[in-house]
Amino acid sequence: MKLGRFIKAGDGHAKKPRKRAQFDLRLRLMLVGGALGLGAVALVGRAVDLQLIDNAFYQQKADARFRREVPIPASRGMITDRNGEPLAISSPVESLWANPQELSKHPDRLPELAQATGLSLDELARAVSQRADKEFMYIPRHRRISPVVAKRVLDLGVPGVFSQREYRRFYPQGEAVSHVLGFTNIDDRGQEGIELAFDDWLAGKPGAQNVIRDRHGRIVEHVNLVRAAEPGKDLVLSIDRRIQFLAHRELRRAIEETGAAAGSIVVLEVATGEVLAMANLPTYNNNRVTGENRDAHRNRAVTDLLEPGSTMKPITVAAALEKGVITPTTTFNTSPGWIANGRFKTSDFRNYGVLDTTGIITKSSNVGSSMIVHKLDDRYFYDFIRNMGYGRSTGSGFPGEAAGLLPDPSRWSGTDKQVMSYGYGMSVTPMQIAHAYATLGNHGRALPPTFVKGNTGEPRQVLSAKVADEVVRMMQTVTEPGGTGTRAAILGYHVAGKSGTARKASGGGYARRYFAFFAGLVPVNDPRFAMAVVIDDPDTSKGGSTYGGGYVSAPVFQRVMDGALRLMDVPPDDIETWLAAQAANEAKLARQQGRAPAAPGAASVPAATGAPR
Ligand code: VPP
Repeated sequence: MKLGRFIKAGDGHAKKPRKRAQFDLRLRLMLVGGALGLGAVALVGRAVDLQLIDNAFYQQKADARFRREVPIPASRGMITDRNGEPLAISSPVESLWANPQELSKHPDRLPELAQATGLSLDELARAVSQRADKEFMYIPRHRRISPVVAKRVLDLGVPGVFSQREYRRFYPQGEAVSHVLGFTNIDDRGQEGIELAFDDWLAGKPGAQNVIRDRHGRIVEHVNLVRAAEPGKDLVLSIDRRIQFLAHRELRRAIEETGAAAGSIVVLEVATGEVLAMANLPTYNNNRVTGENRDAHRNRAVTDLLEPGSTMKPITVAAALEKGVITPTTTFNTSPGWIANGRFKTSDFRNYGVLDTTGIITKSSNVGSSMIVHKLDDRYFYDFIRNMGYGRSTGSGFPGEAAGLLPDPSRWSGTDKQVMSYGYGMSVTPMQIAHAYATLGNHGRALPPTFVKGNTGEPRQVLSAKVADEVVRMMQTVTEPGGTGTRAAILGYHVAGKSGTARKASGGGYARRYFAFFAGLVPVNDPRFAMAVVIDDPDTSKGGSTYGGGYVSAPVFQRVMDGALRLMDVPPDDIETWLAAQAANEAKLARQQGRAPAAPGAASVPAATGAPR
């Protein structure tokens, strides 16, 4: 439409169209201007938007390349013995790592990095190129290293190389306590032993934080803490480091002297079930765990199954006394030293003739045990043994603890009950033997063994206190003249114990190789400690009973128990022999010093002090 036509005409009509035209013109100008203005505003707005808000977005994108959420490792709780002696501690270490993308932009810096880390240039270059598409790699062989070494490398300022704080586990007692403690893996998680059993308690919770790194990969700011690390909790074990050391040392000495293949020792505190010591040989250093010699990692005291042999006899006697079918003075004619059961024969070391119940324990008569068990019905005997802890886990909570084998009576052959009465046809762990003896020593109350100080379980009265105390007194004859365990006698204390020499089952029969046992309780009057010692396969070349439990394991029992009684300030309960020994020592000393022996009253008996229990 030609605008000019209206304007030129000049008539009213034209006037209106002109006004209109102006109006329209103005309108359109405003519209266009407005549109342009809006556009401009939009553009400016977009620019602002880009500059500020999106910038944050692009910045964030940029940051994303440098922003990382890095974990903050939690320090692992310390493990101590019952007196607070450190057994497992975590010390801070550094782990060197690199951002390969960053590092590969500075190939000229690799030689000095290789030199500082002792890596060959091509090994380092290869490692970086293999991860060129990654943002993270550990510098080979530089995990959990000393902060000093890490600092020296970091100070080179090679772009893309950083260090991460971690914790390294350290076991100051090394091989003496390694089976109990176990160890942690490269990620500081428990793998075996107490480290595994209480991993959640010890591990704590790692934290996390966002960090921004500059172009050189150095942390320029800790943007924000996502969550703080929660340190692990400390754990106080029942173990007494001093008794543990003694147990480990004496077990090693016995194995070296007898050429044995292995051994275990368990010391329990009777009143609480706490494990004061648990040692095995062969052992290993849990500060340097290697893949080989897995055999040495086994905590045999809770994993190895063996026939308990004659250490079973006090349990058989207890069952019969509890049932009331015998008394301590009931007599048995064990002549001629063997007893037939079908084609099977149970034999004694020699013909002990007539023995009373106590004598069967004193002399360790297999025949006597067989005669006793025939007075019990199968199910009762089976239930009694199970109540003493055989055929089931002791509940100590130790990872991998074995329950042992106790065949149900429904599967017994004609001779099973007979041979079980003196410890064959069933299998137990050294821990179960110590636990059964602790139950006898605890006046018939069974307590689950525990590795945590103060964590005493609920006692279960599994046999009467009267019978339990009677059997403990019977076992005292074993360590007195005429008994099979006189080498376990301890000056100043009455010792209750039982020796055992069991041929090792092999290929359906029994080899001429042995387990040598000694298990017992001290002091007889209100026993404080129970202990089981097992020596596996002592050398028999010296013949005689030089490989018997009374000869090989009883001395270990004696030395460790003597030490434990002293360390825990247990007052002597056999004052007569204690004073006699003091007088004898004093007389000898006086003779050596050429003086008159001091009056006997002078030797004071150590009274119980408030020593740590
Ligand atoms: S008595 O007390 O330790 O010096 O009888 O392995 O008997 O029937 N040990 N040990 N028996 N088996 N089957 C003896 C002793 C002596 C006794 C004990 C204190 C004088 C000692 C044994 C043991 C034995 C045995 C036999 C040891 C094997 C399995 C049986 C021969 C040494 C038996 C079949 C030589 C089920 O421990």
